[in-house]
Amino acid sequence: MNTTIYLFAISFILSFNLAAQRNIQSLNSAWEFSLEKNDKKEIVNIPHTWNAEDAFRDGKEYFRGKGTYEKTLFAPVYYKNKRVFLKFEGSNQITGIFVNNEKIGEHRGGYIGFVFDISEALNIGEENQIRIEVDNAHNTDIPPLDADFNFYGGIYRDLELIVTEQVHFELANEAAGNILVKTPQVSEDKADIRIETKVVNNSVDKKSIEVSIDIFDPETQHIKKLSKKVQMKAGETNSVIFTHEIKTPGLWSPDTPNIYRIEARISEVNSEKILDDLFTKFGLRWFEIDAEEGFFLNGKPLKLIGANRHQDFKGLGNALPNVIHQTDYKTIKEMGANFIRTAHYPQDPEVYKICDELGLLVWSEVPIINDVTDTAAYHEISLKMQREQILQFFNHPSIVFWGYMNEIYIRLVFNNKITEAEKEAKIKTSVALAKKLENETKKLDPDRLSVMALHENELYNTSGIADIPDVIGWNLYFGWYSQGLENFGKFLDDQHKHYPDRPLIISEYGPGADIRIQTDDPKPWDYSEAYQLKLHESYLNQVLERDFIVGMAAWNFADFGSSFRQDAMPYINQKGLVNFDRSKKDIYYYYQARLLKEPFIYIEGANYDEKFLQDENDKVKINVFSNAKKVTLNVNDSLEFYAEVKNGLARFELQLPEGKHLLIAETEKVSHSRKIKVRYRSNLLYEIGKKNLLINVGTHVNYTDPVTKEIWISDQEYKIGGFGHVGGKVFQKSEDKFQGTASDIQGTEDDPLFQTMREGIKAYNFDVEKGDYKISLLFAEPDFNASEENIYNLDSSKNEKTINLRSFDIKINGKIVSKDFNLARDYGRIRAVEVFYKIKAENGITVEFEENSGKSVLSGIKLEKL
Ligand code: GCB
Repeated sequence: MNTTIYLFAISFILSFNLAAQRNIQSLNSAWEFSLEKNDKKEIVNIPHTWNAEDAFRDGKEYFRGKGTYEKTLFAPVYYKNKRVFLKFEGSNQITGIFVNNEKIGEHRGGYIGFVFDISEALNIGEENQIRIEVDNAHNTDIPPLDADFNFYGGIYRDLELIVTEQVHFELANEAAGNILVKTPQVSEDKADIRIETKVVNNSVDKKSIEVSIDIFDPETQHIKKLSKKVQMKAGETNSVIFTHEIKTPGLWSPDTPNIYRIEARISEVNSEKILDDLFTKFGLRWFEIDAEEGFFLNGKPLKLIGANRHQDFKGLGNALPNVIHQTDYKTIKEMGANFIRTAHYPQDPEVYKICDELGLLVWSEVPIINDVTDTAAYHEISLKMQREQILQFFNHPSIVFWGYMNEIYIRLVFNNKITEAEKEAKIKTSVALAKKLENETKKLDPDRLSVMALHENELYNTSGIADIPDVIGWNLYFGWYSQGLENFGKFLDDQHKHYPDRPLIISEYGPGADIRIQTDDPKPWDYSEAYQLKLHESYLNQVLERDFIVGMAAWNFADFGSSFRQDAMPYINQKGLVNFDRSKKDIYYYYQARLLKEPFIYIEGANYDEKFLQDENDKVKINVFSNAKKVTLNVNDSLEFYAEVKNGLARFELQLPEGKHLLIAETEKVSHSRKIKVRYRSNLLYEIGKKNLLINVGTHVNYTDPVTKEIWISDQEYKIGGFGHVGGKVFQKSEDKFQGTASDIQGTEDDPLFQTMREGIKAYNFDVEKGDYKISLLFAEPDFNASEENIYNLDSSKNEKTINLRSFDIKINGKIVSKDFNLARDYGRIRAVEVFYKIKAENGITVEFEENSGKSVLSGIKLEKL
């Protein structure tokens, strides 16, 4: 070694010793991974889950079991006489840690951080074998037992290796090493703060140490130094607590997300040597809640409006890089929201950090969902989860609610096999657990509000569980699982009347929406963007009319994976304001128009630019979202229209000729443009030859195939000279909700096209001119043995229909083209079937369906000229 390098190395070691004593590094890269179900080993990086694909391929059968992560860790000599920890931010759901085959410990629960001290098991100066076994199998003692989201297995958040001196701030505890900054009293004049640290002396000697705290204001100015000398016996852990008063604090709020910083340090008395250091951030604000007037932040009323958010993403499962957590919450903030619920579990530490920085108020909850187990183990782990979330995220000013329990009675309400006695026992254990959770929550944090989310059922009131937390959240799906948008407000008024002292918040609401599905005539369960707009507009209005409602959180910010769901996209809950890949649905822009303060304008229809009108007498509906009072709509630089904005919407109805049109919507401050294309249905038959005619049979919605870009237009009844169906009715799997069947249609990505159909159809006619044609017919056998009802569907009327083997003959222009056409027999149930026929037509086309047994069905029809 030459002298310069040698001197450099010495000075590096010295400075390393004097300064940053705590060494934190990620341990994410290159783990050898295998699943117990096969011997295949692969090298993976953390964040990692093994269910990113199979949860969307195998549905409920996605793999739930054990995955093993292994790597060697060389322990350099400088680890000697140090403490070495593994810090997990989250791993689902039982995590066992082994070092050189020795079991260090196990953590249960998949949504929170934990730390293990591995020092004693390490061989210094050697390679050590680290093995981490993670198991996401169903476990009746660990919440969540059941929920409408995927329980992706794996080490799906960052993993850190932390090296400290023998004297250090406690790390391996429920707080995962967090020191607590409490702010029991905050006003405009002053804030009392209390900093609680725990110091551990792992050495074999007694120690004289000094713990010091430096406080920095939001402008990063040092405002206070506090310090205490402590004598520590060998092996001892001491609490070291500081208090301080900050005068005229810089308050934290959504508009002024002021953040203070604390640096905590342990040093040897009478020595420069720093033994450990860490920092944390906090904010100063106060809040109250009132059952009549809602929420107040820093003395001012604030209606909480925002969304719930799940932590998964298309293609990644729950193993997200931090940047996606950050951009999600930025997107929520940019929507104009001030509130989020981290439904249904604590999220990545990055989430709370970004919410502090952006100024989003947070409801964070533990995943006790749908059902409970009446065992001491289940109760204890539920309480532990609540302690872990509170202690780990205590310092975040964004958090105002600690939640526990979501729709805890939903399973028992929908379980028709359960006896009355079992029901009573479930209720009893749920109430008992809720009381314990409430006490635990208040014991650790008396200054925040406790909250619980309920589904639309009186049992929460009659059982008394709704009286336990400070605030009640209602998950309400009027206009979706139960009927009538207006029943939403009625329900709220009724609850408020009966429980006038109970603050109420809307913790969930929203319909499924798929950007491939469009209509001007929206209906519940059609999955159209238009129905999503209709429901959200109505709910926003009904909440804003009621001061007593604390706030509302849309379900959900983004579409998310749910293995038992069969919506328009199988295995995805599509109630997002944005898609699973975070591309935006139009409803996102509607919220901007309702919530943003800065001037905003947006012409609806990002996924709906081709408009099919009846004829020249029909009108194109154009919605413009804006927060201005009125909007001007300029068409093709030649026509100008005006409309008043009501509830964030300016509605235009325009008579436009066929062809392309340029729309420019303007207010005094902002403008937005969009090109649309108008086509008349009355002309579609004449255009065959240039353009194929595609019809989405059995529904009022248009469907755009995202791959071919073809639009399957909504169905219509046949009239002479035109095209359309004769006879039959829209197929409904369940009387009042579904059109079609909500199923994963095999063999296609275009599920909605095949889910809707016309049953008992007699014929489909096209009054086309003479020529050679190709007619494609689309079918799916909709009857199947549904293994499970969707429990979120609040109507208990069951579909009693027996499964019949339907058979029909298909005739084209009087000639049988398929005899005894039997979908179930020849293709299987719930499978996309497409058959095309090439025919010569002399005088129009009639496709007839003659039933042999059961009813005929047709999902789609496409006509091409050859
Ligand atoms: C609920 C649940 C939520 C579901 C949602 C839905 O009430 O709390 O977890 O995802 O309904 O979409 O059905």
